[in-house]
Formats: sequence, C-alpha cells, structure tokens
Amino acid sequence: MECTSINILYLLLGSNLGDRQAVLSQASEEIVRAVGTIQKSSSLYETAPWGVTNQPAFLNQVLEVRTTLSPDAVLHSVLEIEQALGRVRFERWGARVIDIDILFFNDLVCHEARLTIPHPRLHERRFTLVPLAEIAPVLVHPLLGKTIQILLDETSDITEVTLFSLNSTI
Ligand code: A4P
Ligand code: MG
Repeated sequence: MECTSINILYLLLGSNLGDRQAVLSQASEEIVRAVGTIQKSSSLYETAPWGVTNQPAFLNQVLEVRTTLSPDAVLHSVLEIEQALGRVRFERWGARVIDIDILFFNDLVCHEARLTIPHPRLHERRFTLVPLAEIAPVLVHPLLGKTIQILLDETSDITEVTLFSLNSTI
C-alpha cells in the first residue's frame, strides 16, 4: 500500500510589472501543473508598494493549495515558475513581473535562509493579511498563536489595499 500525505500550503502571488492580472492567472495555471490543487483563491487586491515605495502598485492574491510535495520541492517549483514567467531580480523588494512567497506549509516552522516558514514578514503586511484573511480568517499562525483575522486587526501597517477583482471561488 502506498501512503501519501497531503499538505496544505498558502502562497502569496504578487506582480507590479507588465499585464499583472494575466501574469497572476498564468502563475495559478503553473501552480496547478507543478505544485497541486488550488482549494481556495482570494480576490485580487491592488496594493501600494511596501518597502521600496517608488515603484508601481502591485496586484496581490493568496492561494490555498493541496500538495503532496515537500517544502523544498514546493520552493524549487515556485522558483522555476517565477523564472518561466520572466522574473528578473533587480533589487530586494523592487518591481517584479511575479513573486511567489510561501506563507504557510501545514503548521511547519522552519528557519533557514533558503526557506523560512511561516514567511517572516507576513504579519507586518496588509498586502498579505487582507487576501489571506479573505480565505483563511481563522487559520492560526503557528509561531504567533493568533488567527489571521486578529493579526490583520492588530497590524500597524497602513499600506493601502483595495479590492481589484472579486473572486467567487471561495
Ligand atoms: N525564501 C526564504 N523563505 C521563503 C519563503 N517562505 N517563500 C528565499 C519564498 N521564498 C523564500 O526571495 C529571495 C529568496 O528568499 C528566495 O530565493 C528563497 O530561497 P526573492 O523573491 O528573490 O527576494 P525578494 O522577494 O526581493 O525579497 P524578499 O525579502 O523575499 O521580499 P518579499 O518579502 O517577498 O517582499 N509590496 C506590495 N504591495 N506587494 C508585494 O507583493 N512584495 C515585496 C517583496 C515588497 N513589497 C511589496 C510586495
Ligand atoms: Mg519574495
């Protein structure tokens, strides 16, 4: 008998160059092909740039994905998808065609430079918390011990996040 464990993964997609909406939709297609099944996808949000602020506005979206891959294999796939969609790294926090961050992998806690899970800055960013709270408000952050909704209510970030395109697949 073969036993496979199913993992629940949350990914943040971000784009602020090119046809942002088309890029996010291509990224979702590639994720289905290479990583697993998309269980939930948030609406698209237009978000003011966080960190390096003199760059175009982002579109951000969060996906809940079921996968049998390991965290390392997910990271590998995600980096390949970024490459395939034309990501060029100019500067940290700078403009990009596509960025895919791993937010959570089950309730795993992992601190390596190559892969840190949960994503270390997710609770400091409305551009992550708003779409995440739309699809997973009661998910508990394994290190902070608080739900996503509470982290959103408590964050000091004031970056502007507005609904861009409603998603009805929740
Ligand atoms: N890495 C480690 N942990 C992870 C993880 N959980 N998920 C490593 C994904 N990658 C992880 O990432 C550098 C390396 O981080 C990867 O090769 C991987 O091994 P990167 O994407 O090349 O670098 P980056 O994105 O420029 O830097 P960083 O610190 O990851 O930035 P963030 O945190 O991704 O922020 N403003 C708005 N409104 N919306 C955005 O989406 N995004 C950023 C980037 C800044 N401002 C933004 C947005
Ligand atoms: Mg990144």
